[in-house]
Amino acid sequence: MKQRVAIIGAGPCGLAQLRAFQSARDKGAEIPELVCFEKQADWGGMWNYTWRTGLDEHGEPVHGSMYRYLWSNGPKECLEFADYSFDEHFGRPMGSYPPREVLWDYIKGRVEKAGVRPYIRFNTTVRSVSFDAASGTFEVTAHSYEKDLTYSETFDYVVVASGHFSTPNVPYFEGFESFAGRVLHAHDFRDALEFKGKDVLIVGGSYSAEDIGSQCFKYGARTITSCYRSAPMGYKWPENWEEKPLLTHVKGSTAFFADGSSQHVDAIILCTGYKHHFPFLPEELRLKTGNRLWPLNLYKGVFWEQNPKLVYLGMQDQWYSFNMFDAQAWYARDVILGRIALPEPATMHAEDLAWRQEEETLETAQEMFEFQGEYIRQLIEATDYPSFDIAEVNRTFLQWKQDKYENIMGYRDKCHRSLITGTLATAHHTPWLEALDDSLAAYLADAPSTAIKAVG
Ligand code: FAD
Ligand code: NA7
Repeated sequence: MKQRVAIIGAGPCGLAQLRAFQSARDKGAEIPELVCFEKQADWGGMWNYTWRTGLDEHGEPVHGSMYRYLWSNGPKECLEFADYSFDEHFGRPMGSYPPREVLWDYIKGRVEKAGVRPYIRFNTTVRSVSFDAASGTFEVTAHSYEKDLTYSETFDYVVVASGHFSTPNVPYFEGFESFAGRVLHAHDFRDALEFKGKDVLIVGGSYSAEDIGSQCFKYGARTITSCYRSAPMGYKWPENWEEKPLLTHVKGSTAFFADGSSQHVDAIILCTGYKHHFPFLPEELRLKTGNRLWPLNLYKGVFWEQNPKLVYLGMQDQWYSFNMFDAQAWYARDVILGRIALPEPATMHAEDLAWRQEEETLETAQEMFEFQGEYIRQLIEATDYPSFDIAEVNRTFLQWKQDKYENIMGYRDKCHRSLITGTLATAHHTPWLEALDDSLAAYLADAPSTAIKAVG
């Protein structure tokens, strides 16, 4: 009987898995039967924007954490698919930091070309997965919203590609219950215009804090105060943005900080990260980790060591993203196809621990993306995923970091060179700070339109 593979999620990771199998099939391989379950109505995962917050139209937690006006926070040249370039998709050079809709279009372009949409059951959420040791198979129970039907099917492999930036980590600070304004997590942030003219407090010191604060600045917040637990972000912020040590408590509409200072705030946005959350997995199959570069118990960062027929994609903290997901998906595919044999459990675990040990020595950003780059290089070397110049991607990351320290509101105007095609990005027609319309149409237009000026 043909093997069956369940893929949970049709975001960039799930789509990478589908594309990996389709590419093997195109080269003559026999591939297993694939079923990809996707709880949303369309593909692209996080990149498929939703205006909804809280519960979705089916009463399930909303997956999306992306917001309006989100532009790539790293150079597109660092995430470019090695088998499907930006040049191939758009047919012309463009800026290095496109807005969300443009990246979504790019993600979709590859899988539309690959013709893998028929493998996906949309509007279908996976509710549970269990493993039967006697038969060596998984039972996946899913619910189709369209048919209002819960059903179970048997699979030989399960690929968890459900993402890990959807379940918010929401700390409590004294006084929240009587705060005079709105308290929300980054997961529920949608439109920066809501905070125009307001005094905004951002809690957190990582990507969401930096970018949501920047969105609020760009769209006219009166002041921004950001506060950190471990370390300041340390950028040269605009005059109306102050960085402080952590919030201790709030009283009415005043926020108090660890250095004894206080500040009037209208709204508090908790940019305090996300939890790896797999409500559909039983204890013995469930990955438990924080957001870090080397989660434990995953051989090659992918195979659940206690049961390597369970595969996790994209569970690492991400410097690299789309191309890392590809590297993982191609490797997982080759194990499933029997092209790569997995070693004994003890050997897998020893290798896993060695990566973790190295991860724990990393201190600088450069060391971190080089670590992840080396991991990807090793994966790619073992498969037919097209190789690309990882050392140059690392150099692009380094330049990006420097650009941010020079001008946090201007780094997105810089241009980088594709490591796949050699094409140099071209400057966007409008500097990021002035580009208020983030639509694909506005981005791909040759010049800003009057409509663009009218927004905001
Ligand atoms: P996701 O994109 O989250 O996709 C997971 C999919 O699984 C979703 O479609 C979801 O509906 C589905 N799913 C979940 N549970 C179930 C279930 N039980 N049953 C069926 N389907 C299910 N990365 C970058 O490279 N550049 C950026 O600029 C960038 N910006 C980001 C900004 C924000 C606000 C966030 C939150 C993330 C950002 N990322 C960025 C990281 C982003 O998460 C990755 O680029 C990518 O989307 C991860 O892909 P994924 O497939 O692992 O997860
Ligand atoms: P991250 O990168 O996981 O960062 C979470 C941040 O939240 C980090 O600065 C944490 O501080 C901070 N945090 C977590 N818990 C607390 C509490 N209790 N109090 C104060 N601060 C806290 O998540 P992001 O949302 O920024 O980024 C995730 C993805 O979304 C990323 O890929 C982006 O591209 C978009 P710490 O530094 O650990 O002290």
